[in-house]
Amino acid sequence: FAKFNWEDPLNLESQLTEEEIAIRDTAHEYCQENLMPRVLHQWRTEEFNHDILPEMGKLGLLGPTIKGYDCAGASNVAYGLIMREIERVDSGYRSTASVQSSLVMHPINEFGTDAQKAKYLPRLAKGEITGAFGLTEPNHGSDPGSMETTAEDVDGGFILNGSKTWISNAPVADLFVIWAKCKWDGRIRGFLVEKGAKGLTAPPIKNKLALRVSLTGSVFLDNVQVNKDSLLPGTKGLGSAFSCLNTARYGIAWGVMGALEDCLHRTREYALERKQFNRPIASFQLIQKKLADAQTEIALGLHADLQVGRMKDQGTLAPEMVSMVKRNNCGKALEQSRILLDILGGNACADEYHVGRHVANLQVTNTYEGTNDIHALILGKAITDIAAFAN
Ligand code: TGC
Ligand code: FAD
Repeated sequence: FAKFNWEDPLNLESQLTEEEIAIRDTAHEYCQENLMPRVLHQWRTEEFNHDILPEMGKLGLLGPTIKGYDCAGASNVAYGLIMREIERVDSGYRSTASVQSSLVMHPINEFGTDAQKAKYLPRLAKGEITGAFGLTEPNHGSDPGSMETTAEDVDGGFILNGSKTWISNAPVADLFVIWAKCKWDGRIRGFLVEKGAKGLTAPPIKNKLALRVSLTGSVFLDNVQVNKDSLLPGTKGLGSAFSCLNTARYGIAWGVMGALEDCLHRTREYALERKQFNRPIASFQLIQKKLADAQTEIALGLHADLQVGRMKDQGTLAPEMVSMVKRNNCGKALEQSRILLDILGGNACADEYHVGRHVANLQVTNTYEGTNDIHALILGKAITDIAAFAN
């Protein structure tokens, strides 16, 4: 028999290409050497670090699947591996990066004109400018199709009115992808709005209980006038917004496994060192069961991610596959990290032990980009052909 490797039980490594391993290793080294030492300060203060996106950009970690425009042109599996390494440190850092890559660069690349791509993609790839994605509104989260934000066709451009909430990166964003219902035909389209546009404000939402290292804000659009060339012309309805979510949700499904892996490594080490009843607590069966359950969910989750990533690369992906891995991995990561936290006893309360921070973050990852229950309903619709969420 082969020797069992508890850190990679089903040998994920053997399924990766040399290029994917090299990209993963670059991301791992960067995250451990540059993000890990900063995370506690940022968590405690909610200060945003403006160096991080440019640093990631320099290493080719932003928009890595895009071909051209100074992007790496790597596989979707490589993208997932990057998300896993970033979230191993903190979900907030992954949020900052995945909004930039999947929710801003992706729609520009997919639905933008050549001029829009040339203007924005290289700067987003280098992290010189920061992007945000405004879909959710105060009255419409799970049901963005009912959004109230509107776009009106006027001489020389469009006028946008409405408000968005819980928007990652918004307070520091230079460029916003705003989804609005077009008054002329009732369809939802994406618009590129630059910071500084008259009538646009993006105040931060402070004192969050999670995702404290990434900034989140509201976006208010009060008669914001934009030029004709701000429309992403390839966007043709809500499905265009969802196609960006497919990519971001896929990355989150990898990312949360990184966060859970960090919880497993830390609690395993703690359990081996901490003694009670004259024995390491790792020797108790109840502790070993917690470690085994988490390890199993990580291995299964990562292999499901790998399969979905390969299908995305081959062009054989169905969005429901993404719902399955996003839902299952986020749900399992939240459940298992919460159970692992018990291993730390009273020290679970101390942020230096990091696991409690992951647990708080994983509550949000289980909510944004479609709640766990919404993804169950997407799968339920695919199974029964009946939409439980239909109006
Ligand atoms: P429904 O009628 O089902 O669909 C409307 C149109 O969209 C098409 N479509 C998709 N296209 C591509 N990919 C998908 N996954 C798609 N899902 C649906 C669909 O075919 C249809 O096209 P057409 O041509 O017929 O018009 O839409 P619905 O309004 O009934 O929606 C149902 C539901 C629940 C599935 C959907 O609204 C949903 O997914 N809700 C969750 C909302 C959500 O995920 N919001 C995320 C906001 S962004 C965010 O959270 C960023 S956090 C990032 C970070 O910080 O990391
Ligand atoms: P609601 O839709 O009000 O849901 C409340 C509860 O009702 C949930 O449990 C939900 O599952 C349940 N529910 C709703 N409908 C149904 C149904 N039909 N059947 C059964 N149960 C249902 N959005 C963006 O657009 N861009 C971003 O960058 C972004 N970043 C975020 C960052 C953070 C830190 C957070 C917390 C959120 C972010 N979001 C962002 C918003 C996020 O996508 C929404 O919070 C999420 O989609 C849920 O919407 P909601 O909060 O309005 O909850």
